[in-house]
Amino acid sequence: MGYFDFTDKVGYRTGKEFSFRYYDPEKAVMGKKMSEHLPFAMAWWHNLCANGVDMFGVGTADKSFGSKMGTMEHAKAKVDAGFEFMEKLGIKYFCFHDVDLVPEADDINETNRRIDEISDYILEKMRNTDIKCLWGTANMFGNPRYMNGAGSTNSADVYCFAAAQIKKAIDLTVKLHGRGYVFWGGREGYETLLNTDVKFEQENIARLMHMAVDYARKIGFKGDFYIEPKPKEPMKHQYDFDAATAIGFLRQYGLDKDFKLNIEANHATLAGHTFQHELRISAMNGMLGSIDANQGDYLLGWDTDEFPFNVYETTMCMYEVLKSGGLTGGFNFDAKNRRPSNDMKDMFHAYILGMDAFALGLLKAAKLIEEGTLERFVEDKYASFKQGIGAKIRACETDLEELNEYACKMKKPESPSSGRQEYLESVVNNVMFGD
Ligand code: XLS
Ligand code: NI
Ligand code: NI
Repeated sequence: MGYFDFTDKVGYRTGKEFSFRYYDPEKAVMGKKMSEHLPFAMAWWHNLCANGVDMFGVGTADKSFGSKMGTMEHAKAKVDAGFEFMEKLGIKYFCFHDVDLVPEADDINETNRRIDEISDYILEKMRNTDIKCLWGTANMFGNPRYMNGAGSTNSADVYCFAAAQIKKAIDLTVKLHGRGYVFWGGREGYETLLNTDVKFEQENIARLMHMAVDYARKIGFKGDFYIEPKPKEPMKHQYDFDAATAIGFLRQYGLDKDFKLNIEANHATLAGHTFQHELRISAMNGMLGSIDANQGDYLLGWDTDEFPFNVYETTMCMYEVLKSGGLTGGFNFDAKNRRPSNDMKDMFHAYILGMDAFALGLLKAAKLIEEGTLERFVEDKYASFKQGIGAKIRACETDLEELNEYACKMKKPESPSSGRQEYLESVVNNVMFGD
């Protein structure tokens, strides 16, 4: 008896109640299998823990998996349910916070013992499947001790607790052969500048990250560290505001060799950017590592963590990913069912929606690239820098005086060529919807 007996393994266009319409793991796209382009991951916290609780009401979904909540028996039931879920969907990776796996105890030594026990159990499960860990992280935002931050806290004792949690979460990630380790700074920010020394806090965060890298490399971790930018929520302002800010921070503190970014679609929206913008900024700086695959609501100002549905967005995401040569990380569904979608079938509907939305996005992005209009257009747009004075500018072979002389001789430049936005949008629509 499993937890999801209403379906067997979800296949491609099987005609059954649960089947993929676009995600065909074996299908070749631009020389790679779809499953290689799209290393999907299950987020332990949303899928196995979140029960629909919100600011105004208690949970609507039962995530007890037949056992008493808050016990190790429940923790193991979640492992069983999670592996059954991933196997049925053909998902090869999972992501977790330390306290998604086990209930936190009052004494950190007991929490660590529980982590050892559950990770032995997970390892055992992994041995019988081809499921792996994408990334791990420590939850340094939920417990009241982190009310003033973790790396940015004013309490040296709390800082040590954060360090201890990170150490254990790195041990755990290495034990489960994780590809990466994430820092999402939910409490690393401020509510008011009146009580905050921003420089002091940022220096301390950087110090903690350096210590984490040193420790992880010492125990043989070869993967990437990731910062996951988010501008706000829960704090009014968070230091890892967006990709550009996080990259600046990493470079300022000499962390850019070990870190890349984990870009979450909904966090981009909160920062006032498109998902594509955040991906582009990361990729052009060589820092696109992994993706938290979800979507936000343009009418709401918070992290709704919806399952990806908007195929324009998944298409433009895959366009950026394909052009950057693919991810070293993966696509983690940091997404949850809507509160009224509260039964076990909804968990499958949600993942099928997300996986199909990305598969379709991949197909459309590949078509955009093969068709080539966008790339050719951008190439031509900057043609004036290919010869003459433009080429000299690009080659750093000129100076302000020469450019002044050139301009004065011209008297007045011609209008630059049209941006052709509406035409290019039609090109995209033609690829999206065909003839
Ligand atoms: C919250 C974040 C969080 C990270 C992992 O908004 O998305 O879930 O992905 O700590
Ligand atoms: Ni996230
Ligand atoms: Ni988020």
